[in-house]
Amino acid sequence: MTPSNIKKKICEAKQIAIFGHLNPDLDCFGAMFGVKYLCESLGTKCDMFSNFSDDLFLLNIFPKKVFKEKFIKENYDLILIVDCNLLDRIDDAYRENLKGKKLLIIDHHKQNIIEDNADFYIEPQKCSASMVVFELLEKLKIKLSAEYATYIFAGLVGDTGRFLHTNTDADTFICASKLINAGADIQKVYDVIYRSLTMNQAKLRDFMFTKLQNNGKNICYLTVSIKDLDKLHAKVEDVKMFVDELNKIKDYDVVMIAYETKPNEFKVSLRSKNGFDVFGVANRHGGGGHKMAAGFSISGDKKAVGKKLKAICEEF
Ligand SMILES: [Mn+2]
Repeated sequence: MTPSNIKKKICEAKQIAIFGHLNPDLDCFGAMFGVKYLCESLGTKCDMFSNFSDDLFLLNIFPKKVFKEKFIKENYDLILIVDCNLLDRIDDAYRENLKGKKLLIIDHHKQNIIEDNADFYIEPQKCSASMVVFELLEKLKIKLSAEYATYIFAGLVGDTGRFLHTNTDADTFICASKLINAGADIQKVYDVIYRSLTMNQAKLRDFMFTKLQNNGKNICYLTVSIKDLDKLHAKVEDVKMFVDELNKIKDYDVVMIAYETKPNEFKVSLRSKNGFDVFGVANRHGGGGHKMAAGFSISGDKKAVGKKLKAICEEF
């Protein structure tokens, strides 16, 4: 798809539903809000859908009230998906209802399987889906408002880890600069992400550093159970916050953090540095992501999951 094809598709649609991946992150919401702005600027009605809990920290940046709760598929003649390119990565609550619908996918993840009924606009070299959307708006000569520049900036910061990860390049900074010129409130974004730690979160961070195990070489891992979280008055969202933090330890090239989301169901977040690839391992275990940030799911109790992680260390 070219930008003008996308414009045509959006203009031709009567009503568009916008989705991102399950367990939304900053980039997911940044890109969702960005395409909402795109649709509305082109005069097409749209609604956003995402399944999240009320205490999601993203809601301190992105207004909750713009999300619609109930998805009635007959009301939409085009589905716009951002920051993922597989229906499998969309929340169970919606996935079945999206099958057979006309899809338009805007993303920055590498594609493995091609969805039927879908048009694609994928730029895997871009740091974030938010940046892909920003450049699309720019190519279509749509002027961004300060409010939406802030949302897209948040997406950029999220996926680059505040311009730290190797997906950061000169274009990322050019994009950031343009967003600031468009009025993005960068301090608001930084306040929410980097200056809002609670004491309970600080204690969880302490726990994660203290309990970290390693394979005797360059890989460290940790399992955090629901019981651990309850004891620390912490949430799964809080654990995710510190995965990048653990990747700062110079002794390890790979970090694997498993956290229990439902009884005996764990999500594993992987991060790497020094060029180590975590995508391959995540992919082999049914997950996805990027070379240096990926994830997959695993089931079992804390002990079993810890053993599995130990075994997975050998796969790198
Ligand atoms: Mn992303």
